[in-house]
Amino acid sequence: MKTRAAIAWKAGAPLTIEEVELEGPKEGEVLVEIKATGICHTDWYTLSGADPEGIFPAILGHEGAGVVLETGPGVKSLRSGDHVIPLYTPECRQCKFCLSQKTNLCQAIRATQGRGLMPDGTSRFKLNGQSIAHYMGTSTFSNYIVVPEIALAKVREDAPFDKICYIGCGVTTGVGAVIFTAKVEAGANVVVFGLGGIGLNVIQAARMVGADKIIGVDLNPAREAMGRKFGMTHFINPNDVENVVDAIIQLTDGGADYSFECIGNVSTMRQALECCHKGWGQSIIIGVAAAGQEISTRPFQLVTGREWKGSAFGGARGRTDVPKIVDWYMENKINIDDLITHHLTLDQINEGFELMKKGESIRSVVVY
Ligand code: NAD
Ligand code: AHE
Ligand code: ZN
Repeated sequence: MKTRAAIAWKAGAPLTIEEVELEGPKEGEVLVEIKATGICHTDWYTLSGADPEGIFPAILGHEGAGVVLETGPGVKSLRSGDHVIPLYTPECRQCKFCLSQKTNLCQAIRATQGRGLMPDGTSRFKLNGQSIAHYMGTSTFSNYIVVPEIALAKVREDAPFDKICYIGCGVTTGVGAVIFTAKVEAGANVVVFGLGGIGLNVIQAARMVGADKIIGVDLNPAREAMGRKFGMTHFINPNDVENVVDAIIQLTDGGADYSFECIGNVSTMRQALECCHKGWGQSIIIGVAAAGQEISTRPFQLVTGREWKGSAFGGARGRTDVPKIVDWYMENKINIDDLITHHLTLDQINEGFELMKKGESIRSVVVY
């Protein structure tokens, strides 16, 4: 069949909208009509050329929601008409990683996914005879996609696609990092570096679990109002203080119980660790840093009890946890609507990247 899709031809170049050939689902695969997709900073990261796994030409996008149109042979858990969220972190429930119950990083299809291919080692997308790479196993900047069954979370049918697409990455990443990765407890002091599409979800989850001080750090002064709306109690603009780490240590009587880095900058990753409380403070890295970047700190920071952790997709097990997060949204436990600042058509997708780069959007959502 044909599908309209935004193609990333080379690093840094604007996407172009094309009619692409999409091959139907094979064994264990599912054809999905994507109804809406968010634009995440990670899409920009890969488009910029900084991603060591970046492949061109490719169809980016990993924050979608849609409807199952057709299932391939052997698919048991889904049928046509089901509402789904594609998962860049699948959940096969059989691999060593899934069975460990210690991580959400299912590895069943990670190797082919990282090479822009379906699990059988081929792409389902072609344009004028040229193979186009999949991206993060999802490629939600295409109106129709083929995805392995294990990479789809079935969700309730009354949830609006243009909101729950954001649960496909940003919401789950931020909320999950607080609840599943750090397991922040009531009364804890929390610091969030970067108040964008991820950081604001960390803030709302910190409020949800009853954190005490919730301190936001961002260079963009416009982020203060949004942060406060979602539960932030204190705002620090690094341009307004001499030393961010000292300012946080003063505010928190010795340091944060938990900090979250939601920028992807190795300097702020260091600050996020070093602003943690001696003896127990934990810093969770969420931001994705460019190829070749490395983090550093004095090992004494760890010797004296601070912990450095990371979180991918908020530690959420997609098929199990994503439907629950959709329920939280439908029960008004989390606010997604106010974080979606722009709705766009597929033809306007490059504007979505511009809004993000200028700091004018939190999330732009493309509606098909
Ligand atoms: P975003 O662009 O919406 O937000 C980034 C925020 O950081 C902006 O508000 C910006 O003003 C602020 N910022 C930039 N540089 C800063 C600095 N030096 N000091 C303070 N603030 C600064 O991005 P997003 O969509 O929220 O994504 C944030 C990061 O998380 C990206 O690196 C993205 O790739 C990553 N990410 C990781 C996961 C994961 O599973 N680990 C999932 C989604 C996104
Ligand atoms: N290809 C990138 C990987 C970047 C990365 O860490 N991705 C996150 C998701 S970001 C979503 O917005 C992730 O889930 N990582 C785990 C994994 O297996 O990729 C790079 O930098 O190499
Ligand atoms: Zn993302």
